[in-house]
Amino acid sequence: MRNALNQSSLLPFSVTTLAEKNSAHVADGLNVLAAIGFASKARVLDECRPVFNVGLPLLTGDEYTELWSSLTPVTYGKHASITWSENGTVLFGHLLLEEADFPDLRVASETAYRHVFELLQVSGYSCLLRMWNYFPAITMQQGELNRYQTFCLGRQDALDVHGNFAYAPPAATAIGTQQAGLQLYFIAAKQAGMQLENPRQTSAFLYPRQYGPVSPAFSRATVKDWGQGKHVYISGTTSIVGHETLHIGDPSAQLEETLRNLEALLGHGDATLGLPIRVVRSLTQLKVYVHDQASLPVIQSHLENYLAGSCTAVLYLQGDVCRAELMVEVEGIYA
Ligand code: 3EB
Repeated sequence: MRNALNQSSLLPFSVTTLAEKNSAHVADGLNVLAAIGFASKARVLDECRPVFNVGLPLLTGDEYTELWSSLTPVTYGKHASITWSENGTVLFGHLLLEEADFPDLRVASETAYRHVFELLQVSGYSCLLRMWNYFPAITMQQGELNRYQTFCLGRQDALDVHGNFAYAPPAATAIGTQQAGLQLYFIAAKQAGMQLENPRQTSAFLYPRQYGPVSPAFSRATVKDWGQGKHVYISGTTSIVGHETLHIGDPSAQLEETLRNLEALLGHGDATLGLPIRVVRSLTQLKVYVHDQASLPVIQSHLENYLAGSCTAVLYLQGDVCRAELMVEVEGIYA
């Protein structure tokens, strides 16, 4: 344990969850890559640095700030819609677009990803490690497709023309909000991370056509060896086994299945790549996206039981999963 702590303090950055509201002073330290808060509406809190609120309210009444701090000094800049920070080893970027400024969600999504890929190219941080995607009405049907499928089309449009997933698709989260704004944030590095897939789940990029005209471009997790040690970035994970949704209508059973998926992922990752952690309870932070506030008590008590005695920070957020039958999604980070 002591070893692990010493090691992680030498990594290029760390993520900590502070029990306070995101505000300018939180990010006043010298080496802040990003400060992320959670509120009903997505909002930029600093024009010059990635200090922002994700548009998802916390369900437990607490205030939290997710602080990404760097071991070394940070510089800041802008590219198109993106506000970025970097410390010589990792790049953090954030963008928030008004969908109303675009003809449709596909074009908004394509634009957002085009800006990301352009930045990766000009900055030299060419390898996307982890991506978060948030936008409203994710399961709403519009014409032939639902909005998640349309979002995937735009992401793929940008990838086809500007993208470079030559190494591996990033780990990712895609969650529905209740208010306007297409919001992305991400980290990238100069050397690729290792892609981790889940033996219990069909890789998302191989999903059959029934889920949409293009498969979602993400991996189940990225393991990044920074030289001094490894980080683990786990994608939004749900009650999907193979490619099928299980336990429809039962949020508690969905959470259990999700935890089995996370355990299988970490077990497989340790066996194939070697991980700094082997169990869910060793993760730095979990985010739990809950579709229906009414299912929070059962989900929270189940998870608190499962994690009893661990130091993992757990954030419960109101968010919609991209398949309407899914009531809960869980992502994790070891950083
Ligand atoms: C799934 O497992 C659930 O499109 O970027 C999870 C994480 C999901 C990321 C994305 C979608 C994405 O298929 C959905």
